[in-house]
Amino acid sequence: MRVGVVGAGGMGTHHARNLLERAQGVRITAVADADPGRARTLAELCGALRVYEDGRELVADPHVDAVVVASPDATHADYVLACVEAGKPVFCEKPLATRSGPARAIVEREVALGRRLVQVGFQRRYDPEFQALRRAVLEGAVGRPVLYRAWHRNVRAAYAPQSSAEVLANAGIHDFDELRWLSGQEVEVVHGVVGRTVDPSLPEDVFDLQLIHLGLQGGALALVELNLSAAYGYEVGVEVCGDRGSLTAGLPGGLMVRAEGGCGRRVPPDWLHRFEEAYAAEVVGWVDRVKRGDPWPDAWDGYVALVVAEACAEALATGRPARVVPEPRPSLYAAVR
Ligand code: ISE
Repeated sequence: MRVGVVGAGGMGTHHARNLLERAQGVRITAVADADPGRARTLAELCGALRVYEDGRELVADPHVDAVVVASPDATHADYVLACVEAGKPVFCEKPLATRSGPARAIVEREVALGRRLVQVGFQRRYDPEFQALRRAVLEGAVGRPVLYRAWHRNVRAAYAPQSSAEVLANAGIHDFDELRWLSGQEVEVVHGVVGRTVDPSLPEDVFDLQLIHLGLQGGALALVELNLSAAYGYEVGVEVCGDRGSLTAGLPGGLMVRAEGGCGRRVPPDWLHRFEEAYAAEVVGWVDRVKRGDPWPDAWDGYVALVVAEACAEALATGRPARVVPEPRPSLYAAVR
């Protein structure tokens, strides 16, 4: 499979390396980046001969069979739509778009074509520990799940967010997808969101700490702590409380370290370390899934997570609950799995 990479920054480079080192039968033939120097550097690393400034030219290149989109968030939807129009499978870093409207347009295009071409980079679904937790929940280990308590703490944001809504669409989006995937249920209502600014360099109406209360179909509740300014390290975890027990994933594990007058486990510095295996598994999985025409998670998952992010932004802005209006899922897409 000849892959083109749009976006030669941190994630584009990470995915390209994983493809080269871990996937079978893949060549990277083209790289595009608005910064030509950066594009050339990644192209040299990958042995790609074709270099573009405009991702749309890469998508149109006949030497490219499938595309990885890892450019800035605001550009994702256009490149993904171009791939779908060209009939080329695409792996898109999350979020699928910055607003639900353009994500919906991608879904509609796929429905019109009758093909699922888009996979979205919700890497937590490929994390072995989260997968083990989900299996245990499905096997009934905790009885009927009634509460999901999730935390998502970053040392600092990967970018300087311009608004609280952006924090939700860029970072919270993982948590919304995780809840859908773990519970098999859609979010029905955002009961409330409160926030505050922790990082003093952010404008005071940009909340890098948000507490989000959600209600899922079937009645379970969820509490998400979204925190982009946790100075000590990167942590993502969830406790699933059922009526007969609870399961937790994401606690610091590995070696016990006694040093510097303390004793404990190491906390990873960032998502690349914490989700190293998951990032590799998702792109290797993508290559196999392209062959089977079965991307996972797909454009519908990318769209629905954005709808939830927008309902959270509304609840935060109004101080009132926001309903997530249920939408019929096109038959092209399977129920959340
Ligand atoms: C970043 O882009 C990621 O995808 C990380 O997984 C997430 O934890 C972080 O909040 C995002 O900014």
